[in-house]
Amino acid sequence: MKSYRYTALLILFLSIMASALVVAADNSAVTVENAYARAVPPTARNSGAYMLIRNDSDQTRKAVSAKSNVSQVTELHNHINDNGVMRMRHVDAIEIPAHGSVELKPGGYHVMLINLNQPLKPGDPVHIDLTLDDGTVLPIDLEARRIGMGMGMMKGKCGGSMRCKCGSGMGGKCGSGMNGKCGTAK
Ligand SMILES: [Cu+2]
Repeated sequence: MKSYRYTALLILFLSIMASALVVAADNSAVTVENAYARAVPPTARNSGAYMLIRNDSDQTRKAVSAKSNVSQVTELHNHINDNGVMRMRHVDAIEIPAHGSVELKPGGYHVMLINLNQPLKPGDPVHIDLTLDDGTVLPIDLEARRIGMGMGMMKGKCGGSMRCKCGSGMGGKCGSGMNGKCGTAK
């Protein structure tokens, strides 16, 4: 008798869990993975956050705004190549294709963290709320990480738009590339 009641309770419990899971699946058609922020030197006022945003729904979604607990202003940005100089631009939205994904990464789309409340050290927790065009807010918890500046966009571009300081931080690889430009950045 006891085991019958136990089984009935278990079935009840499982069916509640199953319906909860279906609801969760509906609400999480857009998901975020591999999120991290850039750890920056104490003098830096800004940083960026990167992530993979996946859209398992049938409709194109857009990320339209972001908020964070570590910065006073948080914007969606992209990098463009302006005559060989990488510049950041504020964008109104980042499109996430249906059944596809978009990667926010150094040198491309990113969540710009402007006017940091305090320096972001490696391991510091960061919270970002990412709002989609349908009103969904995705809460994202991530960590600051040290990211080498020698990668991607920063290759050999010491003194470019990113306020890279030669040899100082971030891997110290800056300026090892092109035409002895090291030392021109202030
Ligand atoms: Cu930016």
